[in-house]
Amino acid sequence: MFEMATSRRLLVLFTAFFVSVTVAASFSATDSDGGSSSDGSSSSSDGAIGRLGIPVPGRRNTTGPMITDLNACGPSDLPAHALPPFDCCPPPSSVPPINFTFPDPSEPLRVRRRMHALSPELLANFTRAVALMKALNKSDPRSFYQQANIHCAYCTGAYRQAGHPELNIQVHNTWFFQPLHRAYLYYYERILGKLLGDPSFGLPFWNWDAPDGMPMPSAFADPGAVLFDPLRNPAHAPPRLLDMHFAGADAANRSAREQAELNLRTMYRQLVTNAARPSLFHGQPYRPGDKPNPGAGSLEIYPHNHVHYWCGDLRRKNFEDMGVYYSAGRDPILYPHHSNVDRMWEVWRALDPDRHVDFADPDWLDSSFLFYDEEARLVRVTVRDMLDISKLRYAYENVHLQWVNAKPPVTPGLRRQRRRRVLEAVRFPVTLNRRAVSAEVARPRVARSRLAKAVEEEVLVVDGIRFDGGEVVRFDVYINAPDEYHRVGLGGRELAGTYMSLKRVGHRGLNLKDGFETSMRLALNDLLEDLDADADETITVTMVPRQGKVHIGGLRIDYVLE
Ligand SMILES: [Cu+2]
Repeated sequence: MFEMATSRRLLVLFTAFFVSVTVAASFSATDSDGGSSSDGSSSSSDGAIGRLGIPVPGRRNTTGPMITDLNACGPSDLPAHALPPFDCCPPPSSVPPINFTFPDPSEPLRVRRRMHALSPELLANFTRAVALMKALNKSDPRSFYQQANIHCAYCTGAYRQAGHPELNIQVHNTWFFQPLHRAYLYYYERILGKLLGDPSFGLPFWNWDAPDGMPMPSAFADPGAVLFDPLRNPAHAPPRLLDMHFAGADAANRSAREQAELNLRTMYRQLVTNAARPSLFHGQPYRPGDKPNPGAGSLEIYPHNHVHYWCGDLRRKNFEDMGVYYSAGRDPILYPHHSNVDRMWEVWRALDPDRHVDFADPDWLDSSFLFYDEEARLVRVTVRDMLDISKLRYAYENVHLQWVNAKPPVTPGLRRQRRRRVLEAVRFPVTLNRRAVSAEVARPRVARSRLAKAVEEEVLVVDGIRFDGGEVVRFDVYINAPDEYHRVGLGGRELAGTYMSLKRVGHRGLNLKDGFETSMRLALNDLLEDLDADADETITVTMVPRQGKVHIGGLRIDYVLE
């Protein structure tokens, strides 16, 4: 319908920046460290412009696909107190990689089914396959040991960027999150099928988006079983339900029913509201020469990250295995978890076929990654290869999506309250540490027409999110609820989104004092209509720290045209 949707480069209109930034003065602060510090370092809003392809004077405007080279794999960025093995590069290949080819269309379709509802036969099959994989020699690229290392290599910066040896490749917090993990699971599944001698073997998915699938599937929780991992949070064995906002402690007095409802609303927020456009779902562009972590897509931030954290063992320094990327692949539950993440990509596209489309940018499509296939051959896989699962010969069992109807309700009695507040101006960057910070953010355009909204999504950009990477961080972002965000909680419409990061230690080649830096985007078109705030010239944004200490570089409104 709109030609712009097929433009080769994301076009984002940067029409204006916030005009006034204020911090709410009346939050009862329990420490003097948080709030409105200004250390004078500038945020990265110009960097975001550069990443999105609009030339910025004095900055290299990067272009081209990201190419992975086996010879450019080296030490990864492991956190302190990491558990061995420390080297996660794949075994060398005596021959150059072959290019990916699609499986024969006559191959049986591999159906990926709900883990918690597998028949006893299929469950036994799956368990046996993982046991066979674990029994392979560690030097075999198809062994469980090497499969676990793949996640470590791509997700902990073991590969250097071709042409930019000072920079590593980190697929999280970028537009490669979905395709990289899809290729990873594609081969993981085919290797398991090969070991079983079953070409129709499908990798089950952990159906955490449906109430009956929210507990950890019981097959993983049986100590001594092949799917068990001792490095997990023992409090999160079934029947406890996944908490999609887990922040290091289990919510007291929350019934299973309430938890399920909160999770369904979280799914709506991240897969419907905040995933309105391709880059909002997939993540921000990432090209050779770019610093890592331009910005994660909605699903990656949560529930994906929270599922990792919720599974990890809090008694371990880095919440191994699942709670930190370098070791996540050592827990067999990573794969059904990511099978559901991958399924959500298909679900997202089907929810709105006009706007929920994949990037057409050749820099994305032609980027490539290396995997060993089920015959132990090294294969170069491009993002373009990973877009059509019917060509990849797998499919997902159809499951009712209860969360599509779980839009969070507006909290009554909050509107206009912010108008009566006395706000004290401060400058970004601000430090979030224990107390909430509110800022008034100007909206360049108000009450746009339906057509204008169909063309452009209004997006709140939380930019220059910085932290030292040595701790888990989380903060919540509320719209127009500066005083009573407690009342909104995690289930109200005023909660626009949550930022959460697992421990992210080490950025080789980058100046470590910069720590970890990224950004987050929250979609506003529908949200502001629901809050009856679409005609307002400003919104009040309240950032509430929940865990760790974070610097925020700035807030602004963008209009995303994709
Ligand atoms: Cu993951």
